[in-house]
Amino acid sequence: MMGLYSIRMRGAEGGPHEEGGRHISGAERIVEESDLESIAASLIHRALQHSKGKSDFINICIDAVHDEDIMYVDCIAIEEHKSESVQESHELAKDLLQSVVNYKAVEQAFTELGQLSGNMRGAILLDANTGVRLDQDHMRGVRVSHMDACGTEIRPMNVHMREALVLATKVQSCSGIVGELCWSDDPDYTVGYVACNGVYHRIPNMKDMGTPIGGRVFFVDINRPIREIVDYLENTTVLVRW
Ligand code: WAQ
Ligand code: MG
Repeated sequence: MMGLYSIRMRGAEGGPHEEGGRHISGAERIVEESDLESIAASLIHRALQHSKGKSDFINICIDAVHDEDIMYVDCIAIEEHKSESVQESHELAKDLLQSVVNYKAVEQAFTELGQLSGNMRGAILLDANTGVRLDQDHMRGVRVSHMDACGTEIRPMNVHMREALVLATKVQSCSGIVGELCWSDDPDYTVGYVACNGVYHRIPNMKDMGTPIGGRVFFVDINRPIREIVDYLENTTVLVRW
């Protein structure tokens, strides 16, 4: 077998992210060497053809992954929910989260996401008991990286869902994190989810059609140093088995 590589793309408009450019698109894969070139092309395509705009800065970073550094994790279960309105969806999401997160922290999560004036590249970390914000860089948040899926997909799914399931599975596998809340920043994609107790609760109408701002909140419940949690999310290579 050939070696595996991690390939990560981030695109921004108005210059690089670190110089104030607006984040347009980010995506990553873990692939065989022989697939690197075609995957690189598809990631560049995404940075240029995103519904949020066209990147004028694109960063692609590739590095080899060593087999012994890979953690394999089984994909979490999927439950599909129905809802007719944003209000109904948010109530459902709050109910689900309250099985693992304090009421105050759940409310705080919706307040934080509702107050965003632009898109963060990463997620907000909240204390699941108090709702206090734990991440350091409030503009960027914590960006989960170094993950992909392997094997044959369990069911047909679009690219949003595939990526969200992989991310949510890695986040659920992180000791100390009990729950996640998410909806997309793509204006035309209104499906979101709650992940908790090893289940991906897929919920339609998590935001109004046309809304250009999305976000993620991870709820932290144990007394584990935040830097360990962030290090796992950012740096540990996780392959999700379908
Ligand atoms: N790590 C942490 N936070 C992230 C990451 C990451 N790698 N990628 C995105 N985010 C945050 C960031 O604040 C984005 O603005 C927000 O999440 C939404 O990201 O049909 O498409 O990539 O089952 O727009 C969920 C439903 C779709 C899928 C989620 O999120 C389905 C989605 P997006
Ligand atoms: Mg998006």
